Amino acid sequence: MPTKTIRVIDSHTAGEPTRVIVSGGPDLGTGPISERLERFRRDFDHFRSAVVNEPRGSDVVVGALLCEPTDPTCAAGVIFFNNVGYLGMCGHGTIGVVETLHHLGKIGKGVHRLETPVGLVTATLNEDQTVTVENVESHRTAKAVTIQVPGHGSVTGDVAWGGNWFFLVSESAVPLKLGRVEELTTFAWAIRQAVNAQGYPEVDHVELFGPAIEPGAHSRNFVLCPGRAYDRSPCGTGTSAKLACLAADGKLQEGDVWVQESIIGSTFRGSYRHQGSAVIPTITGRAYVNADSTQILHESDPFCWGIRG
Ligand code: PYC
Repeated sequence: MPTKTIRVIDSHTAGEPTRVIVSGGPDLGTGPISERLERFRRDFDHFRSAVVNEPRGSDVVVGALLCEPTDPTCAAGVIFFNNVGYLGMCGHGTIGVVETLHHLGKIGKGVHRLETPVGLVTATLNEDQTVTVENVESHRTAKAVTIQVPGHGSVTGDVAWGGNWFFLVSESAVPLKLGRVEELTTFAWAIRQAVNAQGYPEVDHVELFGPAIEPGAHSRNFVLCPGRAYDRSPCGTGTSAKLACLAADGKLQEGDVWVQESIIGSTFRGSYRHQGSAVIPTITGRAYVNADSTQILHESDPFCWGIRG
């Protein structure tokens, strides 16, 4: 039986894993990264599942396929994916990709541009090894939407884009404690179902907020991802959506720093600049490479392409 190998590099950003496919991934041809994502989804979805799902991965792992950029001045093109599908952008994943490219000796300190399916992002590898991501334009589309969530009553939140679509609830009815992730997951999933049943089909992530615990942080969050795994990091695109809401409400001024803490206590520093009625968010965090390995895909393995629902 033929055996295929894929080289992957694993890292985590503020606790959230990223698995970068360095070689052996599907050939998606040329053209815009958004078109290559559609080819990935249509013709190679089994690769996505093989790389991040059990038995090689878990629901938490976010994958990143490196592609040749269409613009040669960019360091790379990148397509992010998870246990159930594909992401427009991924903030923690971008920080992981930059750390991985540095680990491989492909980039040095300084400013790099990356193509994603939802637009160009700029990532600066700083002297202290943190990475600052200037994300895609972010904005709020709906403020204070009240929905009825079966079993939980009425919940009010904002709908905003930060590279993915979020429903942001300012004061979580369930306390944001690591020991309560089961309850938080059930609550956030019920919110997602309710929002998407009421005319907001685009919402893929739910973000619950509460008071910060860590010194210097402004807020703590719990972010539920589309595959029902929660983000261990403060979520780069979720923090971008939050910054768009804070800007729209006049609660954070351009250039001021917002420290967002995750459910595990890790932090991202965020700020924004205005771009018309939207904002360009900037997120800073740190990733650590923790594995450089070869995945073996044996066709006779009944779970070669991952355990899929
Ligand atoms: O950091 O943007 C992010 C992200 C999205 C899903 C998981 N992490």
